[in-house]
Amino acid sequence: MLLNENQKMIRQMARDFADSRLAPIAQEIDRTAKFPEATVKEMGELGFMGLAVPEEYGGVGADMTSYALVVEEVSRVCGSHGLTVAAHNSLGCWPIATLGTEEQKKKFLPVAATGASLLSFGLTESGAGSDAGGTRTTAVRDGDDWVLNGTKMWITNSHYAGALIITAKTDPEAKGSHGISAFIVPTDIAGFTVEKKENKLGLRASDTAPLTLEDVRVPGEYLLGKEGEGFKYFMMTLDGGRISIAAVALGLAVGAYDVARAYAKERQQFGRPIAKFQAIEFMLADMATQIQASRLLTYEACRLKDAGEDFAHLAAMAKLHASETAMFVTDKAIQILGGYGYTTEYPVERMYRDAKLCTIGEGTSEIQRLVIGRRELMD
Ligand code: COS
Repeated sequence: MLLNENQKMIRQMARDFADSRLAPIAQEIDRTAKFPEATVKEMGELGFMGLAVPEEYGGVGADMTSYALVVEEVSRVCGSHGLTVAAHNSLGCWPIATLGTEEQKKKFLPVAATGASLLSFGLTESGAGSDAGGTRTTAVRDGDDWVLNGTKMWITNSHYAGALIITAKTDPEAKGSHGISAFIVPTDIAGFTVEKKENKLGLRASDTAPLTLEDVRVPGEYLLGKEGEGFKYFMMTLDGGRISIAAVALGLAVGAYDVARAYAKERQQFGRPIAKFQAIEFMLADMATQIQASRLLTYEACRLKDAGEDFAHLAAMAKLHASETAMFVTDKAIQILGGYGYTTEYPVERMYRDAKLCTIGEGTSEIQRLVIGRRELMD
């Protein structure tokens, strides 16, 4: 893939950081499920937490390709760090940078860009997952304020967030996805609680928790964009978020492939390296081919987004392909490593567990097929 000098430089920076700072801790934070505050702070110092924040608000203002390169390189070594960067930038910073007022940007973006406190995204509820329009959280106008009540689930980075963007129904009469608005909710506000962190299969160090909003009173100026347009804003946000998850999945696939390839060249059975057996060679060939296809889709989606073109269709394809590829490649990597691959001595079992989330979060593989299929059948 052709990259410009800036993109090559940022990729190298992310690669060096991941290899030197994340590789030594990735297994341990998976075991303890401890959010890596110190290395997230370091990622803030390197600018990774401000990639989606324009320079005038203290960020890097990176193009989408540079951003995806960072997410890929970080995820290649540690999926939990990769998801932390991805959710903060694409789900937290991007909507405020794109839809926010000047006051909202000045208030929330500079601190978020440093990574000192994160931004988070609250869409999902127990009854509103794939059917994102099923939001039951409500926001009722009271004078100049809005009063929010409801619960949210599976919210990434929420214990470390300074503010979240929350969807709530503002017009109870409106049907389906209509009558939903988006609000910026500071996390230190009365009535707002982040519940206990979830104990997950993978991405265990990444922070995921439910939220409760009980008579949370936010000032009118914290409405994001126009009243009633929240569903569309969240769909637009998820279009970009799907590129992020594709980049996380791509990184996990590359990480597992690298381990499997090195192992296959070293491991001797029947008097020769197992890579010399066509059964293994063909597995590596299939893994490399799928990875390359995912990479081309992901970076083409980035290119379209950067060019200001409609990229939703390609983002869904990239996410679908890369997450299914991550499952395929991490599974094959374990197979190549055999018994070793099944233990925590090697990182491939962690990557296999981490990859599963990519087929679920920010729209399941089935939802991606639905988005792609609808577009394919459009006249
Ligand atoms: N960008 C902008 N607007 C969009 C959009 C997009 N990507 N997708 C849909 N919209 C708009 C539509 O144009 C439509 O507008 P009008 O009402 O003005 O016509 C409105 O939003 C409703 O769209 P639609 O009828 O397609 O909504 P559905 O309820 O059928 O839902 C899916 C569509 C299933 C694609 C959507 O709910 C979805 O993506 N669900 C998955 C959600 C998800 O990823 N959850 C995980 C979150 S983890 S952070």
